[in-house]
Amino acid sequence: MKLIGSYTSPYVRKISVILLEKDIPFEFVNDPPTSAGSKVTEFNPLGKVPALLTDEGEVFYDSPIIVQYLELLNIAPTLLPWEPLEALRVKQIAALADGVTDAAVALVLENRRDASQRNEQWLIRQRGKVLRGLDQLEKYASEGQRLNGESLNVADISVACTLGYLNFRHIAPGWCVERPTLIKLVERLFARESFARTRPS
Ligand SMILES: N[C@@H](CCC(=O)N[C@@H](CS)C(=O)NCC(=O)O)C(=O)O
Repeated sequence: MKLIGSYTSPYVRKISVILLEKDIPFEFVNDPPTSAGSKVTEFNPLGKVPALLTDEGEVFYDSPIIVQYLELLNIAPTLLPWEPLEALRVKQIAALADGVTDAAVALVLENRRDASQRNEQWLIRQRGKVLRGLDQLEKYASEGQRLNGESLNVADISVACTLGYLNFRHIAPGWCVERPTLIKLVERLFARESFARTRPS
C-alpha cells in the first residue's frame, strides 16, 4: 500500500496515524501537490493529497473515503462504532474537524497574499469557522462519548490532526484558552507513537 501525501498536510497525517495505529505496512510517497513535477494528478484528478494506492492498484481519495476503506479491511483496532448511526455521529465530528482544517488552510493561503490584496471579509469568515468549530469540538470532548471517549476513534484522530495543524501554522494561537478538554485530549494523543512519528517539522 502506498500513501501519496506531503509531510505537512493534516489530512495526510490523519491517514498516516490510522495506518500506524492499525499497524498496516505502507510506503509514504512524499509528493507535495503544489510543487513542480508533482504526480498527484495521476492518482487524484483534483490534485489533492492524501491519495491511497492499494496493493491491487486501486486508488482512494479523499481522506474520509480512505478512512472508510481502511475500516473495511477489518484490522484492529476498529476506529468507528459498530452501530451505523453511532458511526455516522462520530464521522460528523471528524467532518467538523476537517472543516476547521479547511478554514485554517484558507487562512494560511490568504495570509500569504500581499497585505494589500487580502480580503478582510473572507479572513473574518474563515476565522469564524475555526472558532465556532473549536467551541463545538470542546463541547463534544467534554461529553466524552463520541470524542475523547474511552477508546480511540476517527474523531479523536481527526481533531488532534486539526489542532496540530493550528499549532504548526500558528492559526488561532489562543485556541487553548477556555478549551481545557481539547488541550487534555491532544496532550494525551500527541504522546502516542503514531502522532510522535508524524509530527510536521
Ligand atoms: N477534503 C480533502 C482535502 C485534501 C486537501 O485539501 N489537501 C491539500 C493539502 S493540505 C491539497 O492537496 N491541496 C492542493 C490543492 O488544493 O490543489 C481530504 O480530506 O482529503
